[in-house]
Amino acid sequence: MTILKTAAATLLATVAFTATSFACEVTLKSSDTHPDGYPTVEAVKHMGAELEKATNGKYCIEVFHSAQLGQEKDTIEQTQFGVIDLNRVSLGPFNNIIEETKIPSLPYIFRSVEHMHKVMDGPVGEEILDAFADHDLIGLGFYDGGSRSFYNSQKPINSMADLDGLKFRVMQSDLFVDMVAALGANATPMPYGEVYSSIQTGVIDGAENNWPSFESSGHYEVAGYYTLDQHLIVPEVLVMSKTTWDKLSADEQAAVRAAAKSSVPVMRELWAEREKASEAKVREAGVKIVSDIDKTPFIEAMKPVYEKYVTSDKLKDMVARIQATK
Ligand code: GTR
Repeated sequence: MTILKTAAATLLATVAFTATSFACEVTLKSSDTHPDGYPTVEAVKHMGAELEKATNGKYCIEVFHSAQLGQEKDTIEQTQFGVIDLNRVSLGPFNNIIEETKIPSLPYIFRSVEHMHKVMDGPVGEEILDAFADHDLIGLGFYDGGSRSFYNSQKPINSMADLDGLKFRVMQSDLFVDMVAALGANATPMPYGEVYSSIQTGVIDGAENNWPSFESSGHYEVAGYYTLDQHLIVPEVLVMSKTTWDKLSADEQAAVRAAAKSSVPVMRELWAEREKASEAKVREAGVKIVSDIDKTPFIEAMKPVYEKYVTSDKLKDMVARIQATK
């Protein structure tokens, strides 16, 4: 019965989708590593509905969720080449390509999610979005990525010393490799999709992420210790391929920007709900959570990372403006 119901639901969904895609002249392909229902996926669907309305059905968006189009680093390249039209990604995998993206990816640069919103919604955020244009991409807006903390399969982390010698997966960014090294642990950059089995087989001891990703990826099933050191509040970004963008009229480009913008508050609301739901699920599963960790030594340990990555006057100025944002 359940199977039948599922089959019927799939069929209905297919029919509904086919109807939509037939009605549209152009269906834009959008990539996301997260599963269907995840806030980022739903926000891009919202954008698609807005775009369809604004262009009288000329443009639709189909979200290829669950990494159907590949892992983030590869999908970024495909978006630059114009094979993928839109991509929702963390700023992390851009760090090695677009220097401005390193700044909001610095550990403890934001004091809170509210601080991050204020900065990314303001001139610094605009400058970072503009920087994508030199890399065959159009930055359309920022989404939330919560705050990222360490989890592992071995032991509770109650202080920085407990990280010593553990091996953590990080996103494919040199900055994050150095961040983990500065804390006394070892970092292995690897695609998100390989983390579950790598923890399970002991290739790594753990990784770091926010509540919704820790939960939806199932990593909490293999990593039973989560310490809320909140070292990163990395925003996520929605980008369009410049190849796709150049095919649009000025009015259509404006419609894309407006539709993307309208999806930001939707995403933030969904995110707040999902964070709570994911936390509840992870706690219920019996994961041991350390939430009273002293972050001061973590923050101090990041000085060499700032020295290594905040090199030009332009980047120094950006950091100063972020720190001055109240
Ligand atoms: C998630 C983020 C993804 C991806 C993933 C990762 O929080 O939403 O875009 O970057 O982390 O760790 O690879």
